[in-house]
Amino acid sequence: MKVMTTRSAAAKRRIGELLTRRSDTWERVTPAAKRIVDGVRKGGDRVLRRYASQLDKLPSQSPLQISADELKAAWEATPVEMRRTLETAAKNIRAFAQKQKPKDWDFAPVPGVTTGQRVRPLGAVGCYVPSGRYPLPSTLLMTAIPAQVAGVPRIVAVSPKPALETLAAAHLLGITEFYRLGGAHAIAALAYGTETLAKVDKIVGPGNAYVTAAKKLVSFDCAIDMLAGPTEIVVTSDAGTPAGIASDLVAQAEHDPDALAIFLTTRADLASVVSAEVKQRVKSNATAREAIQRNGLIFVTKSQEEARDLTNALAPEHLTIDSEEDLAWVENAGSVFIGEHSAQPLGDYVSGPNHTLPTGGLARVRGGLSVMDFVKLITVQSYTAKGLAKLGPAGVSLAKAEGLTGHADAIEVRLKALAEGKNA
Ligand code: HSO
Ligand code: ZN
Repeated sequence: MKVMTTRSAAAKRRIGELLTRRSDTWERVTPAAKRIVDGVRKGGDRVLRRYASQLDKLPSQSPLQISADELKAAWEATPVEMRRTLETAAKNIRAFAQKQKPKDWDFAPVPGVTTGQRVRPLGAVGCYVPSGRYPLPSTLLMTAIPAQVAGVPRIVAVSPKPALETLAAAHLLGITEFYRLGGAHAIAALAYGTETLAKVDKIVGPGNAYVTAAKKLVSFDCAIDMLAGPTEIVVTSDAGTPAGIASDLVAQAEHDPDALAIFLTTRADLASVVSAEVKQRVKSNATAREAIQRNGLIFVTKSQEEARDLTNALAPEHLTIDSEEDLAWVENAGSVFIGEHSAQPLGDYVSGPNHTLPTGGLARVRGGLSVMDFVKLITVQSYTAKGLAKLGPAGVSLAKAEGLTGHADAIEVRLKALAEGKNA
């Protein structure tokens, strides 16, 4: 793993590239994804099945929808230890989502005026569960559980070649609508609906370049959570152990040859030991090795302050820091891991916070998937005569300033009635 001091010209250039990074893999496949999306939108099930057999290698006699019996059978075929593991993860993810759930409230800005919010779930969501390089049952838990906590009545799962554990997880969660579908065609089916699959209001979950391109294409017509690029990890540490730091870097790097793995430290000695440790650890891991070769970097900074500023500028998906106090300087990160014991993959699986996280600098403006992605906050307002008398004139003034006489009239007509003693 390459070690550079931030002073060097090479480091400055590399940092410049990192700060303007954007994943463009989805852009390259957009024309192909568009053909698929348009095909499914116009051709429905017929085209969907064609792509499922062509691209997902789905046998022609195999139904698209996985039956409740099959989900149950998968649960029963899953070793007891794995069932307990899924239950543990699900319990923690659910508890965390419950804490995040926004509440209904009312508030009187002035006497006689009540304003408030009501939290309502989305009607139907589609959870995309990737199973390309690796099948990811944990992603079903991470996407479907917050939707359940939000109270979404219809949750649809799709996955091209779902692993036994993914089907078992669906049974555990009580998900009854699961389709053996992946890629851009799955996204199109969710967004536009077909004869067998009714469309959803929002699609969530990570996927490959085709899935991401398709999400971008359908986002005119169907809400999406975010456009996810390759996974990212930054470790900003002077106190971590070489094994802890290196193993976390390698862990996220193994997701994708385009994954980003960066270690920032003021300690040149730690930098070189971590570099050697990573080299050792990627020997038996081809994807991680490739990712580390392409985008594995160690920067030795002049000061901790420089490391902190750079961390925030990078706005990484995953960030590891040394201590609770460090949290005070973190402004931009998807999910933060504190200290030696907090291995990053624990967050991928069992801690509870979501592992569907913003990449490519999106952490500057949003956090990970949460209950908030599955609800609407409906605002409410209610006036008494007293409230109308109090705020009405200000409303009329603003309406007149904007030249909107109809707006002014709708308020004035009520103020007038009030003055005349009607509706008081
Ligand atoms: N690290 C990935 C999520 C994941 N890891 C799923 C293992 N399974 C993105 O946060
Ligand atoms: Zn992971």
